[in-house]
Amino acid sequence: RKDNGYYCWLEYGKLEDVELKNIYRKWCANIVKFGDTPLIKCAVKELIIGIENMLGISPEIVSIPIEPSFITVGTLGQNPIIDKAVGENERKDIMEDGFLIKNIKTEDKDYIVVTGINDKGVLYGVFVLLRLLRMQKDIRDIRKIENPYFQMRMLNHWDNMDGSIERGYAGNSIFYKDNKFTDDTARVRDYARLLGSIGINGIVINNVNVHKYETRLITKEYLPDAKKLAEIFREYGIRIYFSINFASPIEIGGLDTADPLDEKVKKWWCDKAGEIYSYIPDFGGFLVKADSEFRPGPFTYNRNHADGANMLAAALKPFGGVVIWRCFVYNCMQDWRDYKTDRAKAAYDNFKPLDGMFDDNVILQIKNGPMDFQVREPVSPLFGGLKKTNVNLEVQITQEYTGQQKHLCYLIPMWKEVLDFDTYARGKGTTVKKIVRGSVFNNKYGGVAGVANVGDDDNWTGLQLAQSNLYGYGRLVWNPDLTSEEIAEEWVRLTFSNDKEVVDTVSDMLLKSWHIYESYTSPLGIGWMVNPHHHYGPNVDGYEYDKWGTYHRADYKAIGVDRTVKSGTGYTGQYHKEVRDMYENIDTCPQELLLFFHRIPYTYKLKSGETLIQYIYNTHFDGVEQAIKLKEQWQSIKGKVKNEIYEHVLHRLEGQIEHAKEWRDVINTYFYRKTGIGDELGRKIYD
Ligand code: GCW
Repeated sequence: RKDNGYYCWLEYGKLEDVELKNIYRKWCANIVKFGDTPLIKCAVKELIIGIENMLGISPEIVSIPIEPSFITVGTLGQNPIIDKAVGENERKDIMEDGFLIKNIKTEDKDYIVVTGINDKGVLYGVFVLLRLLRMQKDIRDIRKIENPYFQMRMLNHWDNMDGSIERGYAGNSIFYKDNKFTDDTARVRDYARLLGSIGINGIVINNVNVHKYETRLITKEYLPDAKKLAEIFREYGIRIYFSINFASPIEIGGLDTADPLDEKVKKWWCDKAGEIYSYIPDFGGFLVKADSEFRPGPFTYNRNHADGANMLAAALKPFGGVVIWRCFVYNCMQDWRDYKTDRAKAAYDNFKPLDGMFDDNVILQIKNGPMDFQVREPVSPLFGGLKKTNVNLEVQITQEYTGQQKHLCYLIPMWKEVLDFDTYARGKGTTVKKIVRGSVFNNKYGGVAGVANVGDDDNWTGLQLAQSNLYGYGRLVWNPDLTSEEIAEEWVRLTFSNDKEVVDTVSDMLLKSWHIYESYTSPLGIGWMVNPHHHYGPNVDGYEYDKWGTYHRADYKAIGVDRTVKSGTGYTGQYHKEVRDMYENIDTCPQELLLFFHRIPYTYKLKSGETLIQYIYNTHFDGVEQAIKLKEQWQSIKGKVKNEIYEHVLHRLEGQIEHAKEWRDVINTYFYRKTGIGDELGRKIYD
């Protein structure tokens, strides 16, 4: 374990409050364990680690209570001590993977029960109890029941077996090196602990772009290693999944086709599934990027996505596996001169006609926005568009377009907006979170997948503060009703300390950071304006004459894409009426998305009274000022966080300021040159 802290929010520093420490010690000195499953053992192991570190005592593990005070862990229906502590109503309220933490006081006893209907729930309960201790919460009389909101709480790793990570900003893969699985299982185990502690229950271990070696992950060359990885994750309640190459029957199966309706192909996948499950009995299933950005897929054989997905789903079904099929399908060879094609429409156009044709163990995975993880996008109209299909929401924790973990950008507020967005698919209140949960259309499966932001850097995420996005992601998919503030505060307390100044300062920095980043990058939802390929840094026309369908269409008079039904690409027509009307009308379109939906002259007056051009200048000057404030805030807590972390974050914030200036100047200069209109406040714009 390195000094920087492989444990991050599981750091379990010594508690500051002596009085509370004594109260906790009373319960924590004795752990009464019921049951012996790997997850229960794991839960007890975690309790020991947490208690030893935070309270400086080694708990005794017993199977019957000896002392009047203790913590008892175990599933319901195993032992009268636990069963008696749980009331009838409480029992009804605890669901799969949920837990109850309860303080029981009798005449001669005072103890804490952590229980669930399955052992995974107990493990989650233990992590929550430890979290409460670390945050120095009063747990006298505690009675807390929690159940996960989403069934699937997944991470997608874009790791390649050569050790590189597509869009990874925190070093190399913690799973692979030189086309082999890593020997550093201790690090993988630390990672599994982190994920288990926030309720993640599935992990795709390789990139959706499946290259040569990764195609062979499903062969006996790599399955024994994958099995070992699966064992580590299993202990924390996490199933592993593979991204697969749709052309595998050709690439590694010796067949001359991958046609999903071909009998040989079907059989090949069925046999393959059997082989995988013989190694990994709780294998989760396949994630598939097909007919997208040059990846192979069913189109080659004149078949559709449902043909492709259902064929794989049939192979996995006998074993309880699922196929997660991505909707990131669009024409990536668009001509910029073509004004009719609109990339934003592509996912809906491709998948809406297939609604109802997918088997019940297929889940369509939809990116939050219709384009690609920009700092600001509307919610994809496929949410609420699909009514007879399981859906997963895909968000990007790794900061490809949001500062690449060099800039601070806490993404929880963005994801909350997505989850709370009202699609009106079944009238008012049909939010994305309800749809994805499966409760609107009675879907069998559903949940959220986050593209992981983790690598082999000592601090896991490159920028230490970017850990908050991973932590927050897990917390949000456990309970999307938590506020961004609550999540930020938890993360700071667990990672740094309970010191009020630290908690307030760092939380405030996190909470402001997304808008700060947005303000000095591309304006009002138009997106892109980044350097092609690596996507870091400003380049307004970087993609403007390219083939990826990502245009801002700026000329000397106006900027933006008209996506209305009335006069534009018709994209707004993919939403339900209430949403469509809101976006269609320039007066009701939310300002932050104005250029996504409308083409607007620079002299157009916004609601704030500023012209569009002045708004661009103002936000870009202001963004830099705000970035400078972030650094000052951080400096105000010097001495209150570990020095190496302090210096590291400071260094990144300084880089952010310099880089924000570059964004400001490139963007402002571009629009000054286009329009010839100066800044009303006379600030320096380069010409
Ligand atoms: O935005 C693009 C990324 C690619 C990524 C792709 C996808 C994994 O730039 O790196 O490929 O999205 O989501 O498939």
